[in-house]
Amino acid sequence: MVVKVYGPAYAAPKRVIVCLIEKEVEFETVPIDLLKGENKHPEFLKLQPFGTVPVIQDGNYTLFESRAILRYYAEKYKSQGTDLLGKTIEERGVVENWLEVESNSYNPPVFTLAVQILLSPKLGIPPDENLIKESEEKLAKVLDVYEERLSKSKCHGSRLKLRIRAASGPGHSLFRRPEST
Ligand SMILES: N[C@@H](CCC(=O)N[C@@H](CS)C(=O)NCC(=O)O)C(=O)O
Repeated sequence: MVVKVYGPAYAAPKRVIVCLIEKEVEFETVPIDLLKGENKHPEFLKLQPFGTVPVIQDGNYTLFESRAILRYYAEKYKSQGTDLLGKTIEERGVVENWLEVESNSYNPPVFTLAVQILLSPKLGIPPDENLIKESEEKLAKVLDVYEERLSKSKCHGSRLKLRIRAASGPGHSLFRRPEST
């Protein structure tokens, strides 16, 4: 059964796509154009009542919220592809710890930067420079912690990957402002 991933191949859906690649699960993307508001169409809202991407359909099973989807596939295909969850409950705890950090500390400033730097110009809205500065400062603090912890981590590559994969959502193309490309 080929998994359907609804959404563009960037931002939050990218977390899911990278996870499916790591778990060697066959998938196809169903493009949803956020700029055209396709995520608010009644048909899409039947799959995701909050009108956000990603959503997956795996046969007749439907799931939304990217991190819930990551956890689902990491468990479902535990012994297939890259092990993303660890072998002990303690290792799993560490994975969950850093998934929460990604969700609560890394993603909010990255998401704001993505909106302000990448999306606002496309919509003809002037970016909020104060918000950009504040978000860059918050992000820099998180990245300092990542750097410090990862440089000392004894964690094997695969679990490190789930945490980094989760962090590969909206942030992946952020770090250059369009005017500097
Ligand atoms: N917590 C959700 C967030 C999903 C989300 O905010 N997706 C954005 C794209 S990154 C979206 O669909 N935005 C469209 C909108 O809010 O109208 C998840 O991780 O799946």
